[in-house]
Amino acid sequence: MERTFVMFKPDCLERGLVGRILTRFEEKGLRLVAMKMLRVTPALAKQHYAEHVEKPFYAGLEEFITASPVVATIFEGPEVVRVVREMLGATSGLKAAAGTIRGDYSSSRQMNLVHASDSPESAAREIGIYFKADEIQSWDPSLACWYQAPGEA
Ligand code: FUP
Repeated sequence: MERTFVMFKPDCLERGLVGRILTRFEEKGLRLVAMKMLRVTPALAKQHYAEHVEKPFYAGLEEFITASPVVATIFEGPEVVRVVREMLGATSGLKAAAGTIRGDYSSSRQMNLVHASDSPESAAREIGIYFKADEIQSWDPSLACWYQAPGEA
């Protein structure tokens, strides 16, 4: 079972889309194991987007990501890193395929509503930035047996 870090960004909260997008992940059968609302500080933004800090778009990205609260979550499931990235679609909402979350709701590269880890290694790093071990729930939903056959995962 794999975990991924999924963050509903300020545009998602400002537009009131958290519930609608969270529902898509729930309906897919992904397991929510952690969730909290917080404000990303400039220091936290630099830690999260360490690989982008030197890039020309970083100042605008930091201004955006710190502008309003975010909702940070962890989802668990088989191949969940890839599955969530495919549900989000391409980084830019203008390029993302129709039917993906960004393709359906975003027309922007910066305001693309949701962040998700791009590899299991990034997921481990990002989960460590946003969550303490005791904020993550390990649980087995009763209906899990109706989402996958035994031995499939
Ligand atoms: P993603 O992995 O899809 O979140 O995208 P990247 O890691 O490439 O970029 C991180 C964030 O920087 C994206 F959510 C959007 C933002 N970004 C810009 O604002 N401008 C750019 O030119 C590229 C990325």
